Amino acid sequence: MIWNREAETMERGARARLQLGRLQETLRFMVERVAFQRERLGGVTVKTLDDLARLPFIEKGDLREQYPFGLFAVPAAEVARIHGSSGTKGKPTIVGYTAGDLEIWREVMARVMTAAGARRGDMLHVAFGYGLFTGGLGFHDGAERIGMTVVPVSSGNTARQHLLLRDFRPAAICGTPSFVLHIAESLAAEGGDPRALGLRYGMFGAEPWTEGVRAALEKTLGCRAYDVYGLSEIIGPGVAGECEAQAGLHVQDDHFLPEIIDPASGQTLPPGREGELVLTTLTKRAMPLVRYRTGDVTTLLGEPCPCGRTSVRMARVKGRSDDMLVIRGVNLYPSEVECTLLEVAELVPHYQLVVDRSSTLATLEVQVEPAPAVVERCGRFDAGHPELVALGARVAERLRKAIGLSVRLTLVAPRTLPRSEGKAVRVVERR
Ligand code: DLL
Repeated sequence: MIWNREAETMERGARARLQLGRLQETLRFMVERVAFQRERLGGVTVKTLDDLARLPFIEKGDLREQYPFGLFAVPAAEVARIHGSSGTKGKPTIVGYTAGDLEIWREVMARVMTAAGARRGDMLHVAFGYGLFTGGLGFHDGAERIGMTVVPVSSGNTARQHLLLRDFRPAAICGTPSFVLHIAESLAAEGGDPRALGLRYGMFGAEPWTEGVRAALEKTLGCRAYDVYGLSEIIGPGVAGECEAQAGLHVQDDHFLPEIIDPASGQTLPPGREGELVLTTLTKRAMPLVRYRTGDVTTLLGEPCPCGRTSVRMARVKGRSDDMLVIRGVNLYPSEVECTLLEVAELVPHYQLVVDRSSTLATLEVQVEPAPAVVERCGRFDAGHPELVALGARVAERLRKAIGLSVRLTLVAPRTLPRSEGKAVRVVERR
């Protein structure tokens, strides 16, 4: 089912004309109303979509400098809601929405969730956090728009998640993939059966995850797992999402125009090339952004999708360009380690990368937990048990082949690595 057939299956030429008109209007509106944008963009004209590549980028640092409301393009009284990023580095990044922007958000969420199988009357368990973070309220509002029954549980309190999932038997769940895996795993550890919850589909995002985690989620919960992408600066979740083909995320490109650039040179790259995603809002009013550098590494896919939607698609986000590790000259994303670890059936999808830069040559330690069945075979967890030693050596060798780097592989006792309730922390730096 397609939520908005007219918008989502629009012929590509018509879509491009719509995008251009909306881009010109966004520029006019922004330059007229935001001093910072007037200084950068006053006098520029855009006649074709290709002209976009000549405009300057805007970056997270600009948002921090303009904290809190310097980039708002409407009077305070017209701002209906404020959201923001978690702000691990001091002040959060603040974004605003007019009532119209919130309508657009509900619309794109309804599209993305419908593409993942959401239907009127389905019950949705929301395990994303509520608050300044856009995950909880974004899915909440989209679900209401569709006419779903929303259970706003928020993140955390695993025991309560179990209780409500068991008693309410929702059709769907949404949350970060790492937290929902933790919900399932802790339920199983208590003797429960996550598959018996009867979930039909899950919508996951807010952090990078791989096909291996998808397989783990689908197997453990017995449901289908769909990827949803977004960021607060642009709107929150709903910028893009997978359809039933699970072959790339449909970008809602009548509202958000994507480009891929080479992060080093800033040059625009053609479809099919991997690089940094840059997004332009085409319809937002409270805080429009043109050429926002997301820092997220992905690829745009131009080919048509069997589902009939005509939007451009993006590949799963591999990670943020600033999450890339450089270890002894090898460039590495945590998701690449994850891919390899999850191919090994004797491991569970919880891991942490410890980077030690205290000596001249940085080293990487990969900490991962063995599956409960392996530990049972050994009697109890003992890192020196021959089966675990052999497993560790096998995984280290696999990693060396896959990523071209010798790592120290440490098997740690089950359920000892930190579990996050929101975005998982995969990398720990030791200096
Ligand atoms: O994480 C919005 C969101 C909520 C998306 C719920 C999906 C589901 P921020 O807190 O502003 O917003 O963080 C945005 O998270 O730039 C990516 O680096 C990362 N991210 C979000 N979704 C995905 C995804 C929300 N599906 C930042 N895959 C983005 C990989 C993702 N990374």
